[in-house]
Amino acid sequence: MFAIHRRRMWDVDGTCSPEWAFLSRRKFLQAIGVGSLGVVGACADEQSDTAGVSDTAAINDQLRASLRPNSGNVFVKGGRNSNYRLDRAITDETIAGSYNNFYEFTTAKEGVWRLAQKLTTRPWTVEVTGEVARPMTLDVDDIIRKMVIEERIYRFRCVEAWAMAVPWMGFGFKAFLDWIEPTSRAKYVRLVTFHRPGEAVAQSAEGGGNSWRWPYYEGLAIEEAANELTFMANGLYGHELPKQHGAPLRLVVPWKYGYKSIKSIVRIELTERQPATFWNDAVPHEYDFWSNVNPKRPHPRWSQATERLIGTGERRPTLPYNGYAEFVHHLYKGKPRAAL
Ligand SMILES: Nc1nc2c(c(=O)[nH]1)N[C@H]1C(S)=C(S)[C@@H](COP(=O)(O)O)O[C@H]1N2
Ligand SMILES: [Mo]
Repeated sequence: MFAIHRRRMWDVDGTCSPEWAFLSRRKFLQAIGVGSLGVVGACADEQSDTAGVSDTAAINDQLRASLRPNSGNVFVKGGRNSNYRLDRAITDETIAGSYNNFYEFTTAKEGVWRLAQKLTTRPWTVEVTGEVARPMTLDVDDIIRKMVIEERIYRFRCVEAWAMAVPWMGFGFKAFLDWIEPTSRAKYVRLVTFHRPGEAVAQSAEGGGNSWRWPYYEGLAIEEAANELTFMANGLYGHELPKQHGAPLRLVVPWKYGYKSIKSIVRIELTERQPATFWNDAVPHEYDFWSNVNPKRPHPRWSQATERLIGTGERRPTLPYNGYAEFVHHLYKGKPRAAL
């Protein structure tokens, strides 16, 4: 269960991990109770990584508890919107909740859930700024109460070629945009995650945080942000959003690679110019601004022709725009760099 995968999003040349990555992974291994660090050097082979895990039952209890967070706030639930249908089974909740990308905590997917429990998700405010009628700072619970909450089952596709299908709870981002009233100059939406080195170990100097441009930031063209598919999630599997999935509020953009779906948002900014994005700044030739799921355009390190469903390991052909072409292809007419 705790196998550590070596092919990470930043692993440009596929060589040995930098020292900072080792540090944050070591913290993770300490957190899950792996005693013998000798077997997990920075370039350890995958098969040796599970050695020494103690008290699996206790870890499983903690994992299950993390999937039922209780922030002390009213959790708003909504009915399922049946406009969005799946061609596959829903991913097992425990699998989805223990195989995460959340680099603020660790690059080891199986360790995120545990380290992310340190994140304080209430009180939580979201700053709305830039090209909007009334810049303001909103309490996350006021946002959730104001919006119409519903459940949507979406496919989700990471650029690393793994895929899942999960029931998000949340609201369409279009309704939020209508509320905040972008000015006529607003052409893009920029979103930013928290910066808390005291809670997120990989943001701390000790955890290698200086190697990244924290906080994590992403962006969409305003037409993309206003598309009916673009969603803000406050829940998953009928429960409050687990911290490892980006509580208390995270974006879900199902036709783009997963890194566009930014977690734990503290700031939403409307801009005139196309904003820079975390991954494009980190490795420009591997991650572009648009990042639409495209089976015909291989990433330098991952063919995108097929995807692997987490939980079952099944391989399926990748679908253009992750199967959502009918909803979004019109957005990219006359945009050769974004269209498939
Ligand atoms: N703030 C932040 N958001 C993030 C990431 C991250 O590292 N930090 N990882 C992204 C990537 S690469 C993926 S695939 C998804 C994973 O979402 P999940 O863990 O809920 O499946 O979150 C995205 N959002
Ligand atoms: Mo990803």
